[in-house]
Amino acid sequence: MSDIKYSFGLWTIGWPANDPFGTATRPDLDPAESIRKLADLGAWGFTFHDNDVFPLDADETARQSHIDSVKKAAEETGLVCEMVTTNTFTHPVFKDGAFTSNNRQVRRFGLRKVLKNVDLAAEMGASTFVMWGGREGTEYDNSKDLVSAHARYAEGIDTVAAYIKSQGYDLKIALEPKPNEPRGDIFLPTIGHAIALIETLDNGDIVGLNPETGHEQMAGLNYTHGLSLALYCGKLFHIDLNGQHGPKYDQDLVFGHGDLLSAFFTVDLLENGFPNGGPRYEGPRHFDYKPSRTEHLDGVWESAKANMATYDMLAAKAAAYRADAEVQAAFEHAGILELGEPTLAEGETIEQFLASDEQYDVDALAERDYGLVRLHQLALQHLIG
Ligand code: XYL
Repeated sequence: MSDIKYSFGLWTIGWPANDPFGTATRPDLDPAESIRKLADLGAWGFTFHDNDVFPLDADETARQSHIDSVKKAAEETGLVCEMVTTNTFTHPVFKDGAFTSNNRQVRRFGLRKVLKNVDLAAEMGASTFVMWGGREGTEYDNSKDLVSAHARYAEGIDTVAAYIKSQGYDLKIALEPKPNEPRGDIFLPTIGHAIALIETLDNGDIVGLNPETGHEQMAGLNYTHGLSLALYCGKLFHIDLNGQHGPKYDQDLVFGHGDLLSAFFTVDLLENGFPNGGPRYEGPRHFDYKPSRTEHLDGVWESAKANMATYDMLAAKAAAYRADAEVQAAFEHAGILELGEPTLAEGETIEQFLASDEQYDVDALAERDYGLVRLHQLALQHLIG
């Protein structure tokens, strides 16, 4: 396997495959055993929600012993705990949201749970703290004062960011957008919505994004475009890779098992960067998928391997695609390299621009052939050829 840093959420391989229509098809896995197994398979890191490791009602002694067992497995295997996140969605107390619940006591309970988990993230040496507000939303538009809901959401995130700073923790928050499920409409449904809210925060400098492949695709959006905007804004702090077939329920398939072409271009961006250079994502390649309910334990570990193997294969194909002289010539022909050049010349003022008598042969410009179909076919040849 490659030396790419792959990590897995403990809730992914650990999902016992209960869904709204059926009970679990697999036993619960011991988190420490999962860490050992992931290390055997060649993963580099792991991530978890507080309640993937200890139950919500665990007393201090029980909580610590569960954490110690995960720490021991991490030490023994060398697997890195790179991200920690908080479960503010499973318990019925969160049925109307955590940070945006109409009930202030629930909001205060949720905030306390998240802050306690920030301490744990720091203790585990994680560098990212993900916040997925799965229950922050509504089924009905009249369920909440929608501006207050956004204000409370911003307040909650800002309070967590301020706490991280006050403690001197080396942690960044990564918000995870999702359009719906489990709520009818979830707040911060897309990358763009989340970036807009971050702009309003006092401590937004340590708040960025954890975009998930399937979540953007559920909204009919293009994941690679979303990653690009987040990179442009300096906000791509973490990623959740998986597979999805368009706008429907959250499928959480193995990476590449949904829209394969889109997965190819995601890997091409992550591994090779933009054609004209620019910001890069340097963090772990993190998988947030679910082994299908039809699989038992062998299938769980096969599916974990499939994520890494698929990514490796796509990385090799993407490297060959970029190294291909025909592809580079097609980039040139398409003007992709020209797009790296600013529209105004260096130092050119708007006045100079407007005053210049530059002529445009609009008809000739309109007849330009960009050769984008041929370029895409070249990509396809590399992918399946
Ligand atoms: C569920 C989400 C979560 C987050 C972390 O759709 O992907 O698992 O990744 O809370």
